Amino acid sequence: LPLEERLTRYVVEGSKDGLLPDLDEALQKYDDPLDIINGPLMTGMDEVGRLFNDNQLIVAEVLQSAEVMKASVAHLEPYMEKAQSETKGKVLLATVKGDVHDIGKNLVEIILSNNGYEVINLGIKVPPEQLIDACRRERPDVVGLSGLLVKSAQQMVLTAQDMKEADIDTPILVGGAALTRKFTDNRIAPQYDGPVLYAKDAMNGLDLTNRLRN
Ligand code: B1M
Repeated sequence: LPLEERLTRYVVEGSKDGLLPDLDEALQKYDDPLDIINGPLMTGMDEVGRLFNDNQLIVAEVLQSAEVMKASVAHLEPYMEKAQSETKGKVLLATVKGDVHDIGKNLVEIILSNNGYEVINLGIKVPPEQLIDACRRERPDVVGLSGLLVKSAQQMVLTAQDMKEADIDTPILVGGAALTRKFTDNRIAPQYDGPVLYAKDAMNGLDLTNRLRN
């Protein structure tokens, strides 16, 4: 099989046999390691999502695919471009209450911290109270919320409401598969006093965070 198809297959099959040498080969071929993640590995994850939706995979198998994705990101991370710059600001990151999906959020953490941001990653299933406490303690410049479930989009609305009630207006960056710009603008932003920005992927999240500083 060609390299790209092999990489996609590791994710779909949840198998790590031969993964690292193939990632090394991909590093020779691709200029930017992020293109390996966004390309063949994401193609695999999308296929996993489709198969899971069709009841052709069970949760335990999806978890193995997630392990392959995480191992790949960890292997590629040292090769990603790092900007040598002063600290640009502090970002608080969380997957919202009720949601355990964290691969996208952790990718956002890598991209932001490689580009000069101090990132405080609060982890998964983070309730609004915990975010509010962390905002008061850490005084971040941006709060990043991730969520992949349809109900997580709704949870972001509630989180924004709770943060507003706590008198917080720190800019919020939101992202995740179930979310759209339209939902962000029409449903989340009106519940909040500060800006609420939708990022379609981790790089877009970095661009938006950079723009907030200017
Ligand atoms: Co779940 N899962 N899952 N899952 N899972 C989805 C999301 C689903 C679409 C699959 C499907 O049915 N087709 C579906 C959601 C349905 C819905 O609500 N619409 C689903 C479901 C139903 C579930 C469970 C309910 C299954 C069950 O238990 N019956 C359960 C939920 C548990 C819970 O959260 N309470 C569940 C569990 C799991 C696993 C634990 C097995 C595993 C997660 C492991 C982990 O994360 N540690 C898992 C996985 C792996 C997936 C899929 C297959 C892949 C997600 C992923 O990691 N993608 C997913 C299907 C899919 O998305 N195709 C699916 C790769 C990652 C890099 O992309 O996170 O989208 P993503 O991040 C992107 C962008 O979205 C964006 O940037 C990234 C790219 O650069 N982004 C941000 C994300 N967050 C951002 C934040 C930002 C900026 C950009 O700023 C702050």
